[in-house]
Amino acid sequence: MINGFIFDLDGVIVNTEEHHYKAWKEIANKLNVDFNKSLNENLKGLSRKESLKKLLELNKKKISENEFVNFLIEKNKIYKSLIDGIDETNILDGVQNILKIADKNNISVAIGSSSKNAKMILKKLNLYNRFKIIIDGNMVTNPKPDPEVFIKAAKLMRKKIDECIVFEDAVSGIIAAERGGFKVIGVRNLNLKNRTDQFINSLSEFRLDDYEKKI
Ligand code: B16
Ligand code: MG
Repeated sequence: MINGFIFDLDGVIVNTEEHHYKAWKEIANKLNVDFNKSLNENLKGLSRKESLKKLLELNKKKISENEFVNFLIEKNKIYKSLIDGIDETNILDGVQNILKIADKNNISVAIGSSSKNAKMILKKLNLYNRFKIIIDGNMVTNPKPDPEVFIKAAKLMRKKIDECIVFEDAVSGIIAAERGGFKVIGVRNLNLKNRTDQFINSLSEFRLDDYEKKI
């Protein structure tokens, strides 16, 4: 029996994974290191700090602590300017529909995101009041792939872990959900197809009846 849906934000609810990519690309150019969509898969879902660490590690590049902090600030500045104009039109396919399914079936909904910008983004999308429980990057000590973000969401929803489905678009998020003992569905990111036995191209493909029959 499913009683809770926990949604990742960037790449599941809203198309801001593209904006993250563009901002990291600008930073990579400034660092004079390689970066492309395929390398970006390693960054998706990681916190800002862990993403920069990963970008440097992939390129075997070392920078000072001071530079590291400044690049983090700059990345967020670029990212925030890129998402300045986002609105409901950036909400991904199937979001409104799956929220209706949740309402109809008395399923609680929560956000479990690594982003420290999550609340601001949800406000821009007019979805902030739709999620009573929002766990973001400011509220966890251990970011994805640690399961803390999802465990906190389930606790606040007062749902058992095995009653919740996590919807994720990043490998780090899939690992986090699995480590936490959650049911998990990969969404949109075709690279997840071989990583999860449950994959949907968009939230609009989700059928609760079919899913419950399978589990
Ligand atoms: P910020 P999610 C994650 O959000 C993104 O996937 C990831 O690319 C980003 O680095 C991370 O948030 C931190 O975001 O810089 O805004 O704090 O996918 O977990 O909703
Ligand atoms: Mg994501």
